[in-house]
Amino acid sequence: MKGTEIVRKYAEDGFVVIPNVIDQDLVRETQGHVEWLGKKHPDLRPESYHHDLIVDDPFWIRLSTDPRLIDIIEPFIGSNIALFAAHYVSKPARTGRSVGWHQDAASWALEPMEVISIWLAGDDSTPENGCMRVIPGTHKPQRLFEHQSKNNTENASRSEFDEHVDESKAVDVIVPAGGVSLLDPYAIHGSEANTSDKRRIGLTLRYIPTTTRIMWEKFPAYLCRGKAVDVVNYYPSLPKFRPSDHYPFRGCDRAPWV
Ligand SMILES: O=C(O)CCC(=O)C(=O)O
Repeated sequence: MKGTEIVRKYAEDGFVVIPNVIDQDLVRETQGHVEWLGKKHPDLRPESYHHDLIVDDPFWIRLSTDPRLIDIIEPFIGSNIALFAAHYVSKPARTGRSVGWHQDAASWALEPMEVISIWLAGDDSTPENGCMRVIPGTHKPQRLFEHQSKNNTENASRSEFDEHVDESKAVDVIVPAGGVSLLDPYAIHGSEANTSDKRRIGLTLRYIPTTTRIMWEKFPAYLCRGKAVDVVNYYPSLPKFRPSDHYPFRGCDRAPWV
């Protein structure tokens, strides 16, 4: 799909799929990273490897700032780009949790709400293993529905709603490993549990223009391209790779990695 077609589909539906973005060696490294995180954090559910873990994780920063991903989003938010959040939603075979219907913008303190998500497939993501589902067109007009906080054991989402969802209009967002989908912050989406025999790794990545202000104090952002704007947002220094503490990957000792 050409760049203009990607922009057009995203504007129309609130999401778009782009296959074959990262190479299969990097896909395998991503899968290894999730397995390594599982050993490092046996207390966490694999649907919940959140942004707080990225601060001391060179591979995570390397993957999130890959130029192939940044090239995709530049036409949407310009050339001064920061990563504002990242979260693995890895659904294990048979026991992977669902994600309730929600709009991402409801969870974020951003001013303005100028942000775009990439969902990177670390495994083939299909209806059988709980791929994302989106209700096309729900990003227009931009408005937020009231979400309820959730904290139950069957569902991986923290906040969700049932009203306003006409599930008959939902479409499966099928993404082969190494491909991505782009998602508008107002688009209504969720996903089913994984009851299949195949794991499903997804990595959600949220990118902002560096002029967008993160309203949570000292929330770590990472400059991916271009320039940061003075006093807007907090950019911690990158961790130095330490073999005893970090996941090893190709080029890990050659920061800034990409
Ligand atoms: O990975 C999933 O199943 C859901 C992801 C999601 O809700 C998101 O990217 O906001």
